[in-house]
Amino acid sequence: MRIPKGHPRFESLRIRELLVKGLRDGVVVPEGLLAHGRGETFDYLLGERTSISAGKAVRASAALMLISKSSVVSVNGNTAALVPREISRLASLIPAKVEVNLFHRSLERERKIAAVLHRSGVREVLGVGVDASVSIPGVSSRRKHVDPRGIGGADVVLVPLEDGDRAMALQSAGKRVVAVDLNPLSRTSQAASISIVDNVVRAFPRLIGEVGRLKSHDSSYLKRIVSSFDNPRNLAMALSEITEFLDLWRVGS
Ligand code: PTJ
Repeated sequence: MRIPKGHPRFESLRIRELLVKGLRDGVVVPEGLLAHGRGETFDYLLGERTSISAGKAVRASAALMLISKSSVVSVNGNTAALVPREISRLASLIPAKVEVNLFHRSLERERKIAAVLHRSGVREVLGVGVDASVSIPGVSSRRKHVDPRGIGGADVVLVPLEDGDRAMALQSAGKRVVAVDLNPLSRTSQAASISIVDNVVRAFPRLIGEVGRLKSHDSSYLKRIVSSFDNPRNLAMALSEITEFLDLWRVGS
């Protein structure tokens, strides 16, 4: 559907159309549309903008990925449909590896998502088919299969729209998890080392900008940013930002 640029909900409709196209192309699963609906609700409650707490989480995430030995961006169907070029840009800036990791796993989808990423500039896409040859203990879904060159050996994993089990299992495996999830109450947000409570369409460009700004700083400066970040406190701030936003609406009533 062509959405008129002047439509008051242009950005929201644009995102929906990307996901519907992703569904038609076999990149997104129907469950991905449901997940997006849940995300949209939280986005409304956040005022559809990057909050101060999200900005802090983005800065800490950028610093963490820059000091990591091996960061990986984990990509599912929704993320590939929404921000493929941004994934490519972020991965080359850090530099980080890119791995397909799906909840609703099929070789056909893995290949389609890898093709989308290749077209967007990602040179090597890990985790496709037999390349995902090792398992993360404690994950019951097929998300447990990971590439030993990627998530298997990573110290930091960026997981947009993740499920809580795998986020917890990655942490238990000694990896630092950076989540992008609009729901500050989700098990993923609660389990992650750093939770960016923001829409992936805003969080990725922000991450790219922050990595660009921090890249020239030395590792002790970056380590200080990471160690001064407190995820539970930042999540509490995200919840306060939601209630403050709701209070603005209550003023008129
Ligand atoms: O592509 P697959 O097979 O790996 O499946 C992907 C989905 C998204 C279907 C799968 O990971 C899933 O079922 O996710 P959940 O458990 O529904 O969790 C999705 C979380 O992402 C929810 O907490 C949503 O609020 C959040 N979310 C949805 N859309 C966005 C989002 N967070 C950030 N940006 C979004 N655009």
